[in-house]
Amino acid sequence: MGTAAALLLTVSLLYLTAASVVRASHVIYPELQSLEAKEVGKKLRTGYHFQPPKHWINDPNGPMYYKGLYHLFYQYNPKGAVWGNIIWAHSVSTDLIDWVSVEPGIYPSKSFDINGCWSGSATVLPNGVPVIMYTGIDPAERQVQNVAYPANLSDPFLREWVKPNYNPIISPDRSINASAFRDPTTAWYGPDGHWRLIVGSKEDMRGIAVLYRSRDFRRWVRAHHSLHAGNTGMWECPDFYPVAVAGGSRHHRSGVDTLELRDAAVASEVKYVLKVSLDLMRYEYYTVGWYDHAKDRYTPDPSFPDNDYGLRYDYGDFYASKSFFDPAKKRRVLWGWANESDTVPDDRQKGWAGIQAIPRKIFLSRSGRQLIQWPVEEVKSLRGIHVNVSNKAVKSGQYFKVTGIKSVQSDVEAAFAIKDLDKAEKFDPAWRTNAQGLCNRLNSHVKGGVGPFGLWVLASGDLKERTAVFFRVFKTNDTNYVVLMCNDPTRSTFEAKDYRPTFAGFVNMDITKTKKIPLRTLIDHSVVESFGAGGRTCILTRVYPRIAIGDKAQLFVFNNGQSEIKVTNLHAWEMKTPTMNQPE
Ligand SMILES: *[C@@H]1O[C@H](CO)[C@@H](O)[C@H](O)[C@H]1NC(C)=O
Ligand SMILES: *[C@@H]1O[C@H](CO)[C@@H](O)[C@H](O)[C@H]1NC(C)=O
Ligand SMILES: *[C@@H]1O[C@H](CO)[C@@H](O)[C@H](O)[C@H]1NC(C)=O
Ligand SMILES: *[C@@H]1O[C@H](CO)[C@@H](O)[C@H](O)[C@H]1NC(C)=O
Ligand SMILES: *[C@H]1O[C@@H](CO)[C@H](O)[C@@H](O)[C@@H]1NC(C)=O
Repeated sequence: MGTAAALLLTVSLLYLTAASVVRASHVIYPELQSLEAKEVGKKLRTGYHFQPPKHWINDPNGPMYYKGLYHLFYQYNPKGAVWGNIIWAHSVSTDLIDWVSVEPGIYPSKSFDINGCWSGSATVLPNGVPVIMYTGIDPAERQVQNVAYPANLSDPFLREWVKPNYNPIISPDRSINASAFRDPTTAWYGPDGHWRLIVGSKEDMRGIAVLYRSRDFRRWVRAHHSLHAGNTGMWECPDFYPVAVAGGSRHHRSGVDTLELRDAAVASEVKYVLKVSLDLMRYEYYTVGWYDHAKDRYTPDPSFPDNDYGLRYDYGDFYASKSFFDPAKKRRVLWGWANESDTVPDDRQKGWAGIQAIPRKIFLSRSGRQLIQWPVEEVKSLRGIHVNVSNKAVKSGQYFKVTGIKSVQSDVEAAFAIKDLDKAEKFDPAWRTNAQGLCNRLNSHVKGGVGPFGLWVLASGDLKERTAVFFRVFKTNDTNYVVLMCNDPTRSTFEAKDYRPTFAGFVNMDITKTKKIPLRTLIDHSVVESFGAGGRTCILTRVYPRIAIGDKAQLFVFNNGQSEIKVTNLHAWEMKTPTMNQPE
């Protein structure tokens, strides 16, 4: 870069910093909001993760299944690659893999949403009619909740939505901060025949799930108490839903529709999940607990930390998620947004920003101690050329390359067996609440006892660029071990500007029983989305290699621990590119 260009860039960066303000937690760049992308940068663009042809996206909205089609709406800027001009873009699919864009579902058009159409959810009423409930920004910049109904129920594409004039149906009362009142959930139906839903809010540092009830879906009354609250700042995008427990009449992996809760027999065989997105921390956590229908009280099970070190769906880049019940396959499916980790000038240049993570089936583990997530089975339909490796030992300090496929867009399933568990390093209990800090200190280059071992993905041939997805096992005493799963992108690129934090979570598994850790990683140019131990711990990272792109991206297995490990088997598939939001 010439000096003049460097100076210009510095000046524009300064300008960006000076001009930026924050609105609904998105940094605002007024001068970039409506700058149409001239070209779309293809180099690092994802192949099978959900995204529109160009521009900015954020939260998934109102996912649902209707008349044979999956619907996904999402927060979208039709005019630029930064947050702004937000509407509900709309896509449909028969299989959650191939997507077609249809016309936007919801956009500012009435006084109750004239300054913005923000996130919300869909509820399919017992008579099969889907309703969207979303946050509108009114002329006074207040956040209010509105409904919209399909204009034509015979249209499976649900192209047109009508917003009744009786909106808003929920306005912030005087005790609610009208700038912190958003993201209504899917409604559920209690045994008393009343609907309920929650809206995210805050009071000073207290995050609140404000509860409303309605008889007719039109007149909503605030309950005297909130469904739940916590000292973690603003709660965005709450999600509240039932999950089946093991040993009941339905399989614990099956989904439960919120509508089924009217049925007392169903209600007795489920637990409830409350997930909140922490506006301050920019990550989510969930608890599993008990919900008293009569009192409308949610009580998390004591084993779930109910604070900012609670369990997370994903320990990486995954936010504003929303689940829905899929009646076609009787499962609950989770969508989550992954933003970019590059810079705003990069986004502007490539013309796009943001993707949705691969839709995940989500259910309660057999033990009831956590949720499990797994890419929906349809993802396998994209698998193409395949290679496998079996029973290959990797000694301390060694690594090998997986050859035979182009791994830049791939699906990798591996299992790593540990030879000497005794070599595990001692675990300091103080680390319990800070997996990320631990992984930052003991990253993939720091030699250990058992691990670090795992994959180097999106790696250049000389390994100068590489992103590590790995495990490290510690011992608390002679019989008890702790497994840490990490994602280390610190060497993913040598571009210093990118945001490259290590991400990590503990894996709740008994390593002494199996002495083996399975891993699945979905690689897609600038996304690395990993599912450890069968979906017990998940980490999504965005990375932007400069060399390891296209055919130059390679895949390795490495072991930087003292104990030998064995790749008992590794399968890797090239992934085909589905139809991704080409207009009809
Ligand atoms: C409603 O949708 C159906 C199916 O797409 C279509 O045949 C019909 O013409 C639509 N009705 C109106 C009034 O647009
Ligand atoms: C209301 O929320 C906004 C947005 O977070 C905040 O800036 C403001 O200080 C809050 N007002 C009060 C009275 O707490
Ligand atoms: C693994 O690959 C070998 C060839 O290298 C093949 O013979 C074997 O069937 C494959 N195994 C599986 C499970 O795909
Ligand atoms: C080892 O640690 C676990 C959990 O920290 C504890 O439950 C167990 O009693 C300990 N065992 C021994 C032999 O100290
Ligand atoms: C995604 O981008 C990074 C880098 O700019 C920020 O640090 C994160 O806070 C942001 N995540 C969300 C959920 O907005």
